[in-house]
Amino acid sequence: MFGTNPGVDSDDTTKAAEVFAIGIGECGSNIVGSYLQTSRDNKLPSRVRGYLLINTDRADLTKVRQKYKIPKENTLLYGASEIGVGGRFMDGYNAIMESKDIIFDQLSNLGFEGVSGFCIFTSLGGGTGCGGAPALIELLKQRFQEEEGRRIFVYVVGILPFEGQSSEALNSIWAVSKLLRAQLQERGADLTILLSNRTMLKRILQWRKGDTVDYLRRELDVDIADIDSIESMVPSTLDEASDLEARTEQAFVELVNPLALDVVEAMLSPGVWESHKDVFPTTDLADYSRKLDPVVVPALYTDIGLIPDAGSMPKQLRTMIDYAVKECSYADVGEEPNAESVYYVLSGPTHIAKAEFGMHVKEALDKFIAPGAAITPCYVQYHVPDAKTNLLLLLGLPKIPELVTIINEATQLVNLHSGASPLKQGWFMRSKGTSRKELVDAINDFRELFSYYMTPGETMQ
Ligand SMILES: Nc1nc2c(ncn2[C@@H]2O[C@H](COP(=O)(O)OP(=O)(O)OP(=O)(O)O)[C@@H](O)[C@H]2O)c(=O)[nH]1
Ligand SMILES: [Mg+2]
Repeated sequence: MFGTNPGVDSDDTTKAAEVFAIGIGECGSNIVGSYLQTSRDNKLPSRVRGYLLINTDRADLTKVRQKYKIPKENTLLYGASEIGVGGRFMDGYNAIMESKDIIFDQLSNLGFEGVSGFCIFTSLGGGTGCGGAPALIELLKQRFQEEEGRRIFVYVVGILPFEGQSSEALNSIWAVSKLLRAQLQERGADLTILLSNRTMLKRILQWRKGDTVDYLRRELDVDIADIDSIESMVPSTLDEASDLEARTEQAFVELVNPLALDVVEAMLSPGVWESHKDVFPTTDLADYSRKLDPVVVPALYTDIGLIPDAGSMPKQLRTMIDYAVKECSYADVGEEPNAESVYYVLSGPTHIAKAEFGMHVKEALDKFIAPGAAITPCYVQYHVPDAKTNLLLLLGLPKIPELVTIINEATQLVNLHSGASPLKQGWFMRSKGTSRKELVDAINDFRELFSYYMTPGETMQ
């Protein structure tokens, strides 16, 4: 059905990792849905065996099915509410746990037995996906690793919120801390790939200025004077829910989703068979987690104008790496990401995507990585002269300055609802389904993990 591999049957390909894609919640479902819509003949790439879109919100699931023409058997409504969990992520977590049997039945009908791994797509700011993804991973790890004794890898593509969504900032911190803590018990994600809506929006605004202004003018039917006025729409409006604000957010996600898809495509690409293409060393989706730290920020620089005959190659490669890190990352990593591991995939025509350049790439990466950080290369050579040159960088545990904003937004919100009165603290249970302590612990995890942003003694009580 899905992922049929045209005419290839060699041992090499049959042994290669196959993954199953799961989109959870509205954002996760949209991303998988739009991927299918843009891919050739609505087919998944050959490494992806199947997919399932799940949600606790009936209306959203129906919408996604219609919008992207998804067959009913590839979707699942679960949980008690049918109207989503409204950001209350603990409900999202519990809904998965309570629906274990129907979820696994449906996955089984779609042929998930025997896959090597799972790719889960979700926003980190909502409730269904943010709470549900860690629960789903626990169940998958339990099923395969503990019950069957077979190692699987689970990747999460998690979307960080736009600016000014403080409630979502708090959810995101909880989710990432949950995923990392679970990993200590072998029940978390092997790789959490962070894409940020605020950064993706910023990139789009930089790269496609005119188009973006036209698009937003049309979609929102408002007069947008210039790019700056768009950026200022983000922080001030999103937490409230007027019609224009809802439409603004919708327009923003439509703008950034293609960017999210590009990075997924680039990560899959080395493992997908194509004629006229060589990959060395052989690289599969499964390899990324073996070589990288558990939290990763990708950067994708496409259609690079490298010309070996036109001047010094080391210099051109340095410019390429500088631009990729500073201008093409999917969450802003600033000027000094200090990454603790790096994976790069350089693809292009044979005279460009070649191992001889590895030394220069390594030198160029030096100022962006921590001393001793491992660098893993992969070259994808196309035997066609006009193939485009692309670079995918995966930065393991980089500094992410925008996390400071996220931590601050979350901290402010926690403080706002803190106080001696139990009535005040009731907010945490009411809107998140959990205790203040669990959220404070998550924030402190973040402060520790990304401690370089914090001044000493900033631990929350
Ligand atoms: N990039 C992107 N972001 C999205 C999309 N849809 C929603 N978001 C973002 O995701 C966050 C909200 O999460 P949702 O995915 O809507 O929430 P959910 O998982 O469905 O959970 P509940 O609605 O609370 O039950 C916000 O930060 C949105 O801006 C999308 O299609 N693409
Ligand atoms: Mg929803």
